[in-house]
Amino acid sequence: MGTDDCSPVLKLSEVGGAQGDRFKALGQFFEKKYGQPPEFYVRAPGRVNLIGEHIDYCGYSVFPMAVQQDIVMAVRGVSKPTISLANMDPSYADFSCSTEKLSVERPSGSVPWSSYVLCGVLGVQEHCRLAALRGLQVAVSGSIPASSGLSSSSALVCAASLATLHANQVSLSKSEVAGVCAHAERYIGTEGGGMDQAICFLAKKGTAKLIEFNPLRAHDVQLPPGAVFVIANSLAEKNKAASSDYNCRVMECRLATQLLAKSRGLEWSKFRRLGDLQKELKLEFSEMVDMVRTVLHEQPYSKKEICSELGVTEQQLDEITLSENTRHIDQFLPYQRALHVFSEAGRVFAFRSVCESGGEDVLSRMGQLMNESHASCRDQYECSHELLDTICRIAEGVAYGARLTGAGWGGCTVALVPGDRVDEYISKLKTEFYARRPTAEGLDLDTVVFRTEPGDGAAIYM
Ligand code: ADP
Ligand code: NG1
Ligand code: MG
Repeated sequence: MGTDDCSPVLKLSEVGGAQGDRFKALGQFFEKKYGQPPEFYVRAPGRVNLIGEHIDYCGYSVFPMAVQQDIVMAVRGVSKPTISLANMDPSYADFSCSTEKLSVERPSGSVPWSSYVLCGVLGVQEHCRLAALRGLQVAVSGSIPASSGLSSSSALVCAASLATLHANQVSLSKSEVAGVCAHAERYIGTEGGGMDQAICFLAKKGTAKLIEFNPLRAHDVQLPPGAVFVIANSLAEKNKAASSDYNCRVMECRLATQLLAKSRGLEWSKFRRLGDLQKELKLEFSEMVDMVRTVLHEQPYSKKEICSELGVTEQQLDEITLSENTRHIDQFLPYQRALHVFSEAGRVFAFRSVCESGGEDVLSRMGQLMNESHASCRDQYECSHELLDTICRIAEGVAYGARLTGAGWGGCTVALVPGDRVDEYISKLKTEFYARRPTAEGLDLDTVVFRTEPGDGAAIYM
């Protein structure tokens, strides 16, 4: 088995401490549910994106690392052609379906958790052309706060894909299975870019990763000594599949791409991502920004105006460009969204160079880039939330910088904090933020605001 194999098999007996207890409890839960012990376990981590938000689906590189929080699945392959799911969290109901003609249910407004699991199963089945899928009994234990920007959804999809691969005795490379999962999670309806699934498989303990797309590549980036990242959850949840907000941003970037391509006399319908257009035009970020400022206007575009600029009917635009859940939208801001994307894509490379440059002010320069990223997400991309802005403001006096992480509209922030001020930052948030939030009452605050270190990627345990 090569080092790039997506399913390293690790020893269950070496999982110790609280994590070991969790595996044991999950095994017992499984046995009680299905009457026999699991054959193997799968662990898939969540992630925190340090910088590079809402640019993966435009083809630009991002800068995430895996967190300790994860999805763990206890699994047994069975001959009966049924997939059975149970969850240790009773708010996620049991589910079962036949392995024949799998389909991902996504009723509008609320997507069941089983659909994320089925994305992973179906993705593997289609990619590996498995005509007859083995049945699966699965029990899940999750410690990633859901709908909070730490990628619980992709951890579930990735864990399910690994479980399916292992139970059916197939193996893929890490990059390949990451691509399969990125594609498969789109069955949920969100048109994500692949960052979450990539880091879930490619993460390595002790290092953050610069992830490049097309082709997928991950570069280790050593974080400078003294860099401590602290995650703080705003406790405002945002399920990305339950609204059109996420896809609306993807479409606004696609529309910006097509309007800019048209202005250059290109066959605009062939371009869907700002990154592809930039490659075609061979321009620098600053030149792309100039083009946005001269070609697009700041005022919102109506769908009618976009159609007339592109020379198509609304029905044609729906078919060529828009996703199902964004066809009803009549106001798009391609100017602001494109400006965010080009500046944010530039900040990712700046962040990496600063990280690697050494020097005394490395941490404050990284913090500055994180602050700029947050401001751009808030003002140009409009994907922040007042509680995220509040946390970032509280961070100002203590942290080098802070920003929202993940898709936003709620969820978590990540702050770069001086090593000797981590306790001060956490207790400041406890008194100035959480003590005033009714949603924090009764919660164990150590699971809501905590320091984090780059963790390992997905693995199988036996
Ligand atoms: P994020 O990826 O930022 O956490 P998403 O909105 O993309 O948020 O995905 C959240 C969804 O993932 C939840 O609504 C739920 O369906 C699923 N999910 C997350 N954690 C678990 C878990 N422990 N068990 C079952 N489903 C989960
Ligand atoms: P979260 O918040 O984890 O659901 C989403 C996308 C990423 C990326 C970020 C924003 C999926 C599965 N994940 O993350 O691809 O676009 O938002 O940077 O769609
Ligand atoms: Mg998600």
